[in-house]
Amino acid sequence: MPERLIVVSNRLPGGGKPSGGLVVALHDAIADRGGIWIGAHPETGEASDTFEEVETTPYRKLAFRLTEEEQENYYLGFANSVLWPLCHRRGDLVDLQSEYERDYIAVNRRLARLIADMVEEEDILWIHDYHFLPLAYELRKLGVFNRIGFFLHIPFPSLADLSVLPTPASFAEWLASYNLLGLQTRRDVARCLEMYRSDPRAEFLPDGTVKFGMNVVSVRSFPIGIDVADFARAAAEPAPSPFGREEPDEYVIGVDRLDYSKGLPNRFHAFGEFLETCPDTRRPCLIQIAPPTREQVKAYQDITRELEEIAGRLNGRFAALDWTPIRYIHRAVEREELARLHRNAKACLVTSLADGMNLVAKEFVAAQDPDDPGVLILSKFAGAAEDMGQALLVNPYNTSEIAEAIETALDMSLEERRRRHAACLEAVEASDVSLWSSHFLGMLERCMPTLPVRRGAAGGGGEAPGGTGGSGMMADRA
Ligand code: GDG
Repeated sequence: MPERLIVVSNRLPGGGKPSGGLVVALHDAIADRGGIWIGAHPETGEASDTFEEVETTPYRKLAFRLTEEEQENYYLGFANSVLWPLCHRRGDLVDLQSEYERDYIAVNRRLARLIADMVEEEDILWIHDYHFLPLAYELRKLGVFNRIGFFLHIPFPSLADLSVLPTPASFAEWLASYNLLGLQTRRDVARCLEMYRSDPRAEFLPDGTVKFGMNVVSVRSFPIGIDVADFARAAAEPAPSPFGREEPDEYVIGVDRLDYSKGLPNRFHAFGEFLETCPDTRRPCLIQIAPPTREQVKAYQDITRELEEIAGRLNGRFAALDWTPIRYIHRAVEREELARLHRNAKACLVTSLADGMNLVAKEFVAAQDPDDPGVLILSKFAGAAEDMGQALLVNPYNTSEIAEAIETALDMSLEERRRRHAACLEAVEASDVSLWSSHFLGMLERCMPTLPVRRGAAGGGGEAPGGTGGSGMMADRA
């Protein structure tokens, strides 16, 4: 294959053998065809006109530095205090500061310049996630007409959510600069198309693609998955019990970055409701792994405090000298250990209020012993629910419903557990992460670039070639 693959993601993967489904899939895709992985340097510093070479084998990894101020405004600000809450239906947490959007655009513009300086005609680019929505728009302005794909890992916002943005119209214009826009679920695709349907600058072509000025974007769902075989292998690896003398009789597991979108307070409350109705002879535990994340953002400090309070209250109320019902671990656990914890759990709780996909749900299913599997309790608002109708689907806002689902899961017959697990496993295998990346890249390769490659036409500033400002748009639609 002559073309290189250039991947852009917020963080670069660490050195050494890659682990974790997404990283492995992208690593394999770049290693197979040759290419470059670009991401933000973990440390802030001086903004530079060149990339820093982080690694050269088996492919190049290039980092760009954020200044301290950009880290505040672009990363913690616009990306994580505007776009993240907005896409997770938490308009109440959106923090609108003009410098956030200014620096978000400035960082994407600088990154576009760095990429434009090194991109070759045949390269294809795959940009990941909400940190880089305007990147293709900025690249087009610099005369980069390569095929560019984008994958949004989080939910696509509704029209009402979008109206919270200072300039909602930019969203549609930025995304239209990609050739292929990949979303997690069919529901996300429907929301995106609704956005274009309501935008007078957009036109639907007979093949379902969206024409926006000179650009044509194809919007498709590519439900992301995990490396199923690898996770199953790790889960089945024999190892001494991690509990030592504290082995619980039976336990339900939860694994989430400590994020307000994951519905952790509701989950704890629901577990408390379940404990209320439990006979004294039953001593179930909730093992909750919740490593910290984005701790500089106030909303994350608040949720951490809230969760500690709830766990403390419930344990104070229900614990006995020889039983702690909620074991809340606020740090990361090794992946291998996590896989084994999943395998021995009677049930897994995924109670996200909004979630692009939720890989934990898929990891739990992959980790089970098919002869004696645990039960997945899954929020209907997680993308994973779209193809896993045989999980116990719950409304995460309804704590009584979650409490009932816990009881149902723990009492479920072996036959029903096997039947539900087999159906969920089939869905998990169908979205294996290697298939996910090859489907996305296959489709991106088939996309026609809107304009012929015109290297050297870099101008900087001005409107993107496919832009729709002014009367061009009307002429185009006439
Ligand atoms: C975003 C979207 C979408 C968690 N704690 C530990 C640990 N983890 C691992 C899990 C899982 C991953 O982190 C979390 O993935 P999720 O999909 O659940 O959630 P986000 O981090 O929010 O990811 C999401 C995803 O992107 C992919 O597109 O599904 O909707 O929000 O793999 O196992 N891993 C280890 N220790 C921990 O303590 N080793």
